[in-house]
Amino acid sequence: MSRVHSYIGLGSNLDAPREQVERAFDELARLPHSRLLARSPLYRSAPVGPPQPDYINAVAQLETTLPPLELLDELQRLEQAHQRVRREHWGPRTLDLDLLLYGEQTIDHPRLQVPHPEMPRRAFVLYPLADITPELTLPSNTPLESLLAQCPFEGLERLTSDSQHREP
Ligand code: A4P
Ligand code: MG
Repeated sequence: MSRVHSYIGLGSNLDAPREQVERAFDELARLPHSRLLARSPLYRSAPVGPPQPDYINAVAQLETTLPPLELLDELQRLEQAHQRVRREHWGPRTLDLDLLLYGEQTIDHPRLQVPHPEMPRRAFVLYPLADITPELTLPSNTPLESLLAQCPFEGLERLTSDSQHREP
């Protein structure tokens, strides 16, 4: 079975968001047939969508042999374990796990679109991704660097490891 590098976006804005994200990193590290290669720093970010609390966002790099839909199943299982209640689209949540990239693949399936369609416009995804792999190129052959150049660091605050231990 082939090993791929996949990237997962983590987001939380309810019920102690930093702890939700830290816990999710630990849970990703325990996924079957997978190895957590990197955790980005945590960012505080202004909400995109309806008015709601600020988010804590981060990105994980995972090496996995799970096929993409099985990886999505695992991510949704973790979201459920964080007692996520799906209410409104783009609304507040205790944990959101988005599969951003799966190797070089482009996937268009009713349950799964990869690369995640919103990622080119989202500073809270692009900047933590660049912390892990600044040299990354997307399946469309677009360098991450050129997406960053078009996406201002607006509404983002990088949290130091020191401030990660304080509550928002
Ligand atoms: N799905 C399709 N493609 C994917 C993928 N690449 N990764 C499907 C994960 N899931 C994918 O997701 C709905 C369905 O999308 C899933 O069942 C899966 O089969 P959802 O999380 O239940 O629904 P949602 O909340 O309506 O939408 P979505 O797309 O998850 O919202 P986003 O894009 O994740 O946005 N502002 C800040 N600052 N930070 C944030 O993290 N997040 C959101 C949510 C809004 N605003 C934010 C943030
Ligand atoms: Mg989502």
